[in-house]
Amino acid sequence: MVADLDRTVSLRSAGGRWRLAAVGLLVWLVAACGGSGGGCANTGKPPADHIITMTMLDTMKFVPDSFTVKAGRTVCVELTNKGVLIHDFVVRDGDKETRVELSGGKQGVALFTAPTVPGEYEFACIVPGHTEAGMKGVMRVVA
Ligand SMILES: [Cu+2]
Repeated sequence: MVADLDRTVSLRSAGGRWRLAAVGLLVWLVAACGGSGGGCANTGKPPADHIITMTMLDTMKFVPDSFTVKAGRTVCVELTNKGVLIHDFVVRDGDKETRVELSGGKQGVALFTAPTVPGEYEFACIVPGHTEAGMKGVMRVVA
């Protein structure tokens, strides 16, 4: 009787340990997903001089719709499409174009070097109709 009781107790504690291990695994999986899910900290390149976090919305908006960077510095825009529609982020510097297209719910990064000429540069979503509906913003480049 006593032996049986002991076995029950030890089984129960073993189960508890298993549950703990499962929770640990889950935490590790979430961390791993965060790491491989992109983000400016995981581009495999040296950290950008400017990191901007931006969301894309089905209300045809970028939030924020403006940001400031220094001329010639590296820029990483961390994008999250919080809508269900496809949106993209396009920024141009002369004939150089950086474009990132994201399906609804997806995240991505736009990595580029800021223009060397200070001024205001428009960025936009060029999915047909979106720029016209106001899905655009301004990148201010300062010396
Ligand atoms: Cu759009």
